[in-house]
Amino acid sequence: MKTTMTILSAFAAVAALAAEPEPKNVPELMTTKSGEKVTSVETWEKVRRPELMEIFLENEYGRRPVERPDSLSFETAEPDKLMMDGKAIRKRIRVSWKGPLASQSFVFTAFIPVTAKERPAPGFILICNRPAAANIDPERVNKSEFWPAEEIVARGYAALAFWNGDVAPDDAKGKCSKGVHACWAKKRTANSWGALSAWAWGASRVLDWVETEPLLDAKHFGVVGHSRGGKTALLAGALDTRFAMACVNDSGCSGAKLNHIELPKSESIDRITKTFPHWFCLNYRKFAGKEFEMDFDQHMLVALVAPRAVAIASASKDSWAGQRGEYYSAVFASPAWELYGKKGLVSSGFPKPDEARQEGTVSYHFRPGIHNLTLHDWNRYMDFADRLGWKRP
Ligand code: GTR
Repeated sequence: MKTTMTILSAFAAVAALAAEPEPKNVPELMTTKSGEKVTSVETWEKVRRPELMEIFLENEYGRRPVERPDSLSFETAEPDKLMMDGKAIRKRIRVSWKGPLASQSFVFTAFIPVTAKERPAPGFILICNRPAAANIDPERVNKSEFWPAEEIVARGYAALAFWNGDVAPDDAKGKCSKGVHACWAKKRTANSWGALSAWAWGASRVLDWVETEPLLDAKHFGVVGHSRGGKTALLAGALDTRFAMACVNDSGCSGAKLNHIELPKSESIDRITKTFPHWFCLNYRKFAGKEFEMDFDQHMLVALVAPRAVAIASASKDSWAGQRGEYYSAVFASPAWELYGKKGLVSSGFPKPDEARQEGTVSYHFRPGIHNLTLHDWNRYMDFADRLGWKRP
């Protein structure tokens, strides 16, 4: 009886393994539109990378009317304060700009380790897509693993955060008619920027300030986001080459998740463009139901971060985000790092929950648990930055 059971369960395990979905017909990263194989950094940077960028701007995230506006300015919103038992300097900074149609501003928070006085601190900018008071409280009365500022500072990194809704509202019915969108245009067109691009733009404006702050090492700064924020962090890392790392947490559909893989429990382009039409440009809707016909896919967006670092994460109970799709994007993007003589993702197969693959310049970790951004994830991102030598003299 026991032997029969063992044989049966072994059979079940093999069957389950065999049933694990694999990517199919993934669009070729390293072949240009004209059919040329990309074998040099030069062809990548001059031909293929711009081609891919063009695809994503025109078809998925939309085009921005502006990058850094000439009118951009920073001012101290509140006097600096020593906090966290004297371990961190808190800064509250107001970023302001003026577009042709309207002006806008928002305030973000920075906790900088006091050790930065001896040596500028590397750090992370969180794009917070959850309620600000509970998750990025500048007073630290409310603490949340979503932004474990104390732990980040304790590891020698600066913790910066802003709320995405301060840049553009997360409003499905709003048609991108408010916030930063409204500063430059009255109406959206088929390829004008959606909310993800606007939030990523906000992260770049915070980085603009980081570059002016002597306590911070702007060359070693990561952008972090979870879920819709994870999609945003990936886009920010692809668009703004000043980010040294993009930390892409549980980003799912239209984030890191590859579309060329059958994952029936995960979100589709049809569903995401119906529920969140404001996140993308209107053109993206054309691809609803066409995942396997598309000649581009999200690994190409991941590749746009090369040769800088990217860290992709999934949670074991987050099938909506399509964990294997998130993993395979990292795999299929890796040739971009290899062109630069770096390793992309160093991995031999989909990891078990609680494994992190961080030997290359592409990191993937698989956290046990539900869809969330937790201290576990933050520790993996900081481990990766440590490994890349962000704090080395
Ligand atoms: C879900 C959405 C996902 C993900 C998530 C989130 O409803 O389907 O794409 O972004 O929201 O941001 O929490």
